[in-house]
Amino acid sequence: MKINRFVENPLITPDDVKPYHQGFEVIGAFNAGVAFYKGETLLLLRVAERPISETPNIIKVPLLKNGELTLLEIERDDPRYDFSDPRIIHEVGSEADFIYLTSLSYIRIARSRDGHRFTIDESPFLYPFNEFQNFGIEDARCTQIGDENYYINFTSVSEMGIIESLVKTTDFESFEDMGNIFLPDNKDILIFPEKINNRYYALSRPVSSSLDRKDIWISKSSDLKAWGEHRHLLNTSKDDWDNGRVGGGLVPIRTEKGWLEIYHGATKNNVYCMGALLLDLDDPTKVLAKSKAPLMMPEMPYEKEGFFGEVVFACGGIVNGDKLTLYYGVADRSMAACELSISEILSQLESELE
Ligand code: MAN
Repeated sequence: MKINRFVENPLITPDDVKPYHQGFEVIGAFNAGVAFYKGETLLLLRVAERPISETPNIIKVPLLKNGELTLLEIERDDPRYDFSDPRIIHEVGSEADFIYLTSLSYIRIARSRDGHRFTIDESPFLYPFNEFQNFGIEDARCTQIGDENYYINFTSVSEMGIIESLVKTTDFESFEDMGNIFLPDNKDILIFPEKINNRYYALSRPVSSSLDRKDIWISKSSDLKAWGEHRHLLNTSKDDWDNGRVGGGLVPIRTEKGWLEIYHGATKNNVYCMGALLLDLDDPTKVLAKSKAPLMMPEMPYEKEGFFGEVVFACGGIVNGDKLTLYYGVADRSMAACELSISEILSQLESELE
């Protein structure tokens, strides 16, 4: 697979983003959803900010309560907590993955005329606005339906769990809240860009903690708010690049061969790669083909090293004829981009079927 990475990579790093909160530092500008609006490429960046701690032994945890930002101080040598994963704070002896996140994320827009040089908005576009978002909002995806309506779904995190929420915008300045669309824990929702047989479809990635499964499911809806008829779509593999988890990446792309879904897979050791999936045009609950080998894996230094290394994670792209420009988060830190040929992806999927 030919992957033309942009020479400017990484395109956006935390150094390019001014902190929104006083006394905080930006540690991530990554995992952006993508939209094309009025001749501009918009990146809906996940900006992660962390309170600066003057005392190295104290870690400050940002939390929202009734819309107010509070900082919880925890001593690094407190034996009740495990700080080994930089993204989270784990409570020793607990079955839960985490008790707190180490940063607060929100969504901020970067805008570009040429798709290469971006200007970042001064303030957030989506900042946590309800109690389901007390730990932050992450990893937006944007589906354009019709000429004017852009639906943005994102992960809302709080002490109640990880859920997905939906808003609608027509101008990328204001939005209409459409509520929470999937129960906890669920993330990586990808809404298809058109109705199929009069129903909307969405991919999702629920977590079954009892069976330790992190697979892709597919659901249907009549109004984008109430989702049902859930079906299992894709397993993790036994011992391959996607044996730890799989989850949708880009809004599915209509091609003559089927719906092309560029998704992520990670190993149990958290190496995140991107792969391709082909779904039936008329019935996307049917998988026609799946990448055996990843399309793309962490190779460049900015993909291998960062806040959380060995991660390429795309949440959006722009299709122009056969060219797919993929905007992808690298190492939970920055944004990069590359170009791929859609027909090449499709022929690789076909050749792997034989
Ligand atoms: C995982 C990681 C983090 C994220 C939490 C909550 O631990 O993806 O980056 O903040 O889940 O979604």
